[in-house]
Amino acid sequence: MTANDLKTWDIFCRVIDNYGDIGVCWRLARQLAHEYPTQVRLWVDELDALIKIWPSAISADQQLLEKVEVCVWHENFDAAVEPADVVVEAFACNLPDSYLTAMKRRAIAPNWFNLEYLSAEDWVEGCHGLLSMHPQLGLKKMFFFPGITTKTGGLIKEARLLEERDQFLANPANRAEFLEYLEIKPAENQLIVSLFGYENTAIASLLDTWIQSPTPVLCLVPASKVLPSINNHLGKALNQGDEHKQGSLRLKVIPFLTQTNYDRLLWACDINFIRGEDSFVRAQWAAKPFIWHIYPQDEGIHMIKLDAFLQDYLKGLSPALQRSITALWHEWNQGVDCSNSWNACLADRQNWQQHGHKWCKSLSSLGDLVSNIVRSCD
Ligand code: TRH
Repeated sequence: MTANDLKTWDIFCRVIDNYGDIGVCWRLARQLAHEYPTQVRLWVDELDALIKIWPSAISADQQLLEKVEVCVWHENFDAAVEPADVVVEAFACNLPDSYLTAMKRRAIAPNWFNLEYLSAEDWVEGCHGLLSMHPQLGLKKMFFFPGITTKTGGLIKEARLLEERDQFLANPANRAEFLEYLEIKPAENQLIVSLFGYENTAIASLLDTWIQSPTPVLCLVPASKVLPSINNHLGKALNQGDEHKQGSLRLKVIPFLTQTNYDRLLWACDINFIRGEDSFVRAQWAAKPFIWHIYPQDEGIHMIKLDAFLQDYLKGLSPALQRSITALWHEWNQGVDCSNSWNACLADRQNWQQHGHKWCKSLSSLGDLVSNIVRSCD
């Protein structure tokens, strides 16, 4: 099967927590539906998670949104559902039994992928593309790993994403207009930072540093899990729309944006704090300096994943900046004082910024996840 005769796709998504599972699946579904000759169905067990990242008046069991048929995945899955030509099981979410049986009944077995979580660890290259056989049904499933090398599945990147980013940044009026839409008028020479993260005690040191900063700092916080940590340190009860001014810091809590507007936010800011998986990828396409709050896992194994990424990402930077970024990322993830590493990174911001462009360019030369998955279909 080639990209031209691909027809139907079913993407299955279980929302475990947060917005990364649906964030990735929704992006995948939208790109397939917009850029390839496909009919895409997205099965999701929590419609509310989708509405959070794509505000819309959807509530039915089945509806068309952005050319994607969005269906609620109920526990008692309708046995009459005909499987698609290509089936994506996101993050080992376990397909319904009746659906698996129906896959087996098809004259031509569907291309079946398990879309895995993103990791820059070395073992990923050896596992990407491996097949496993369903023990009872004999159906083949391919393990598809996103990644940052040519021997992996790559990262999701829409065909026109970088062009749209460059158009947005080419005219400063776009940034001003976008910030105005968020009811923000930045002052001159203000450092604009977006802050999306999990609960984090390290925020105390960062807020204090910003309050005393010689450069004014405008911090935009999409209402999320990091907000209670901010409130706790400031002794406030800030909510969406609220603003806090103290010393050099102006902090504003902004609403959760659509995925498209969230990209614009990342483009509009000078430095982005991001988290999890999908915002982490979008920050790389934004090509700005970023600080990753990785999804915490048991026994600290997420730090191995973080260091695996840093090992690649830092190549080409001066040893001093490599050390500062590593310290900042580690301290941020360990919830400890990060004021010195923040100041050190900021002092070398221009080099960090230039590096972001180089990194984005080299990632972009590797292709993208959706074209890779389409190419992996027989
Ligand atoms: O929400 P997350 O913490 O998701 C996590 C991770 O994916 C993690 O690996 C996974 O195991 C766990 O979920 C279950 O962070 P992430 O991945 O960045 O997803 C957030 C999504 O929300 C992403 O698609 C961007 C989107 N978003 C918006 O659309 N608007 C916003 O204003 C913001 C802040 C985010």
